[in-house]
Amino acid sequence: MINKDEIIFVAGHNGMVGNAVIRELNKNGYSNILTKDRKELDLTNQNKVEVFFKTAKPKIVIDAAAKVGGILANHENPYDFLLINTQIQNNLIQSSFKNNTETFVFLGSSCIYPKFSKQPIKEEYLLTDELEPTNQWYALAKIQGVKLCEAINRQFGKNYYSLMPTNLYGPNDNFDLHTSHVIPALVRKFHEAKVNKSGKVVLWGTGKPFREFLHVDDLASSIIFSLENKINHNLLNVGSSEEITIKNLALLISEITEFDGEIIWDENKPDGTPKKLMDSSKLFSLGWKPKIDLKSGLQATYEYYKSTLK
Ligand code: GFB
Repeated sequence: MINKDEIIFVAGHNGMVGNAVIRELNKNGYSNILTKDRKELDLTNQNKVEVFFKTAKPKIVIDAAAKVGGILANHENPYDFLLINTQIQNNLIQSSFKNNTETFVFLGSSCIYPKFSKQPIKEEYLLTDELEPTNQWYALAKIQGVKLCEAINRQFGKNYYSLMPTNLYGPNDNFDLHTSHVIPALVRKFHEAKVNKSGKVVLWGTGKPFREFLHVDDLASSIIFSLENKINHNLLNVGSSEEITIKNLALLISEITEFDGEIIWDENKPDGTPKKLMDSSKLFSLGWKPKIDLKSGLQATYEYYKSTLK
């Protein structure tokens, strides 16, 4: 059983994932949580990260710090997504190792798997084929992190492991229309079209791709589950096992936001991977399951979005 007074460093606590992890740790009685915001600690700076770790000596590190974005942000900023993500994760993993952190939880996303992977995607399909071009830079960085944790385990017998969530959504998401993921973008587009009575929204791509979604609170609960149970895996998928087309997602969000105008598809924008449904049966068989269904998660996300407008 894990000691709830153990020092836990949550890197990236201001982001959507980090925020949810902190809420879940608090809910479960963890009392020694360390955080540092960007002004206090630049995670891309190895010296500063090392100085922090030397003093703080966290026993557990949860790495929720990353440069993330939707399909267009990934496509337009390849250098940033590859460099910043490798810098942050390498600094954290290296300093954790040097300063005797016992457990390191590394996070990424389902885009680490091949573009045309066999479905549902099992952990062992990693590196079996080509990546999706729009997000290969982010994916490569994350694959390097998965492999670095695996290398530490193999060489030094550590407990550094990776959890790969499917597409996430929830409170504290990025609602910027250019850089966000599909759910926050659609919530905002439909809400604004309703309020402005414009009668139409323009969405990206064909609407044909399938995506699997997971509420960020479910990811947070899976992270705490992995800390409290011996999981003995280098890499575990964390998904809902349910997929939906972008077209049907749009219909669902239009219903929730009460938008009844026209949906126009801008096919000059990329579709990305046609399908990325993960096989999360390894984690499910250990005893963890998601609790938030897509419809209630989207309703809560819409309420959250409206609360940010006040
Ligand atoms: O969520 P999203 O940006 O990322 O897009 P990915 C998912 C799908 O929604 C794509 C379509 O087929 C988009 O073309 N879509 C429709 C929209 N309308 C919109 C819109 O207004 N905004 C956005 N953003 N999409 C990301 C990766 O891929 O998934 C990241 O780029 C990461 O690296 C993340 O892995 C989880 O699912 O295509």
